[in-house]
Amino acid sequence: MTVDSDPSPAIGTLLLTGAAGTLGRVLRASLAGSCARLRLSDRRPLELPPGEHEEDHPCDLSDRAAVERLLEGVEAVVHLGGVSVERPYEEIARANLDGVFHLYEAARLAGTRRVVFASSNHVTGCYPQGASVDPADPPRPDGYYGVSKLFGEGMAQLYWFRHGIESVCLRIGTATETPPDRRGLSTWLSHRDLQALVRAALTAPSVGCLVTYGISANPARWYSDSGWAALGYAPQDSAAAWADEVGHRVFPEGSPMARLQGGSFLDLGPFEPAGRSS
Ligand code: NAI
Ligand code: 15L
Repeated sequence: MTVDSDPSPAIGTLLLTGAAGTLGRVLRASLAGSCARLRLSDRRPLELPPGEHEEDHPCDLSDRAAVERLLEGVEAVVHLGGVSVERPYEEIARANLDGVFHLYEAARLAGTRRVVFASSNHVTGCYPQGASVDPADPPRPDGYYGVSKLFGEGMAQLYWFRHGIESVCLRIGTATETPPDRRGLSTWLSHRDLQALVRAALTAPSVGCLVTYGISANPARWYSDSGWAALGYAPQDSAAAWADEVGHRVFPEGSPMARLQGGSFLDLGPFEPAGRSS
């Protein structure tokens, strides 16, 4: 993979949370050139040991004091860490509600300038497939996970309007190597476009608090491109190239998964505590 390297990066220490996860591994190499030092954090071990300009700083986001230490000296954050699928409420709450509160509060104490927050299309997962959705439209989360991302976007607003920390909230679609199914023809974000979008979210001037959808240039997309021009994001890839290959992969006709934008997440939950029958 080629990595564009800025000879004089504008960011001193950049923190990447969720660095051991799927997208953390995709972004790690591309972020190295955007900063003088890349601090990598996760609660599980990194796949590769830290390189010359990297630091490994393991941390559980549910531990407030540990997150305060994690943010010390950090100028900007790419916040990917947390539960990334629909799960029981208590699990989501620790990582995605407490975790995002700890992160923003520690950022305030550390004087961090900007947070790029990995939000999700599941904030609006209960809109019908085919409907056009814009970040200004009312949220329609499809589960506790979607609600937790909405909470993160709320924290981003609070810490911008009260404390001047800029945020770009990326409602990422389906960030996989190739689109997995027909839904993915609308929601796909290629890894190359993800890297470009995150770089743009880190470097665009004066973003304030911006919410935008993160997808490639998919002709079948449901989400508006609001915010892309402000960031200078111009996607290079399109899911259309996979239409013949995956267009037949659909959810059962008439099911909420086939009807609503959140797809398979509509088949998960609600979760009852173990032992309770209804
Ligand atoms: P992932 O599940 O592979 O990675 C998330 C990472 O967060 C994991 O390495 C996990 O160990 C870490 N983590 C979880 N709880 C933690 C805690 N309490 N403390 C510290 N670390 C914790 O997810 P993926 O696919 O890499 O996604 C990254 C982010 O992007 C997530 O926030 C996800 O919600 C968001 N996103 C991803 C999409 C995708 O298509 N992959 C689509 C929309 C949003
Ligand atoms: C997400 O928010 C999830 O983190 C990811 O695993 C995918 O399922 C994606 O959304 C999606 O909707 O395809």
